[in-house]
Amino acid sequence: MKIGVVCYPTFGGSGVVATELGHALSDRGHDIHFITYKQPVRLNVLQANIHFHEVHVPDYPLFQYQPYALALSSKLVKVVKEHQLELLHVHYAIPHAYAAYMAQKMLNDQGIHIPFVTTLHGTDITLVGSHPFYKDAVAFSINHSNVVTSVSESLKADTLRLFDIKKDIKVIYNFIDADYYRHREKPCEREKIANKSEKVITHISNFRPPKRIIDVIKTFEVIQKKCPAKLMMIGDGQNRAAAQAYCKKQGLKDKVVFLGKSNDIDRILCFSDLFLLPSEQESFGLAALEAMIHKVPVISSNVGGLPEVNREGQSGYLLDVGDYQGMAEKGLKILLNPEIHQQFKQAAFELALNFDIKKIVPQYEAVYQKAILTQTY
Ligand code: GMT
Repeated sequence: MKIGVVCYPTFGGSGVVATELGHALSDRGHDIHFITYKQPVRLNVLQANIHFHEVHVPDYPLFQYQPYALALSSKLVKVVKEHQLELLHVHYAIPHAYAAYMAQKMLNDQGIHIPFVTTLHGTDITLVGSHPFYKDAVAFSINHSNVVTSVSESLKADTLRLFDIKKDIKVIYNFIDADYYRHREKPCEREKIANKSEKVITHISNFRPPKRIIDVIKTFEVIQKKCPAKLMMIGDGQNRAAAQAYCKKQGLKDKVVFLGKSNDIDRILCFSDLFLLPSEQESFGLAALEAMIHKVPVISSNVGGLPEVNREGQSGYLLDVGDYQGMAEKGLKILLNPEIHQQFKQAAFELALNFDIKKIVPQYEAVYQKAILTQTY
């Protein structure tokens, strides 16, 4: 099948999911065309059947805001025609589903009929999409998608609660490639980061306010008083400066390492002992799943889709948002007892296998077939 994929090309989970899904589909013989404003960070353009088309939005002084959705829809029309695409898969409703709808209508006018699938990822629904400024346009684009998927049951429920949705929403979970982790070489360079007596605790996010990175530091602060440890902070964003200032004020500077945006997540997770994700909102929590496949137990908040990924008392623990004291206590319970730690590590790994890409890609392929078969003109 020839498929056009639209996503955000940044480090965010939705872009990662779109890219990894594209790679997996191309392995299965599909021709995948990424259409976005920048090459997605994890995209391997050298892989067979993978193509990248850049959307240009030239600066024009008349506009205070450059019309990206307009440029994207025109580019979609062009790429669909040039490469005879059969389907568009847009990740993130805003503004991608809206642009896909417009492209579909423009193509209809030219006698070309193409369905589009919209995958909802979280912030497009909960944090941004439901804002009155966007709500009608988001609901319209979801209702006019040929098929809609969401990355968790929790996000599906949120979508139905926040919008007037007339479409069925199919839950297809985010995924990891278990084979990749089984077969890759593991040059664990733990000694570069911590000494033998220290535990390594890790957090990965875009450091936006909903990630509550000060809670990450506070949880670590309590843990390291009873258990020698280092904290790896991977990512960058709005709250980084405040977090660094807090570390300095509390005398934690030498124990907390801010690594910035990194493509070396696997190398760091491979020697991590615990992962912290105390978010205020999380539709799925892909970073937690990536930790789990590396056998890293997870201490998270109990919001959104996190309970569908991180299992209480098995792969880790889930606590109320803001309860950093409780998170530290549960973290210590795991870290201070090697036997318990080992049990959690193994359970985290086994639970992560439920989200193996091999189980997920066929679900997307079935959705694509459904979109093609059920589209009406
Ligand atoms: O979490 C973010 O701020 C990034 C955001 C995105 O759009 O990339 O992540 C969302 O999509 C991910 C992939 O489906 C999910 O794992 C994240 O839980 C979700 N974030 C939120 O719901 C806040």
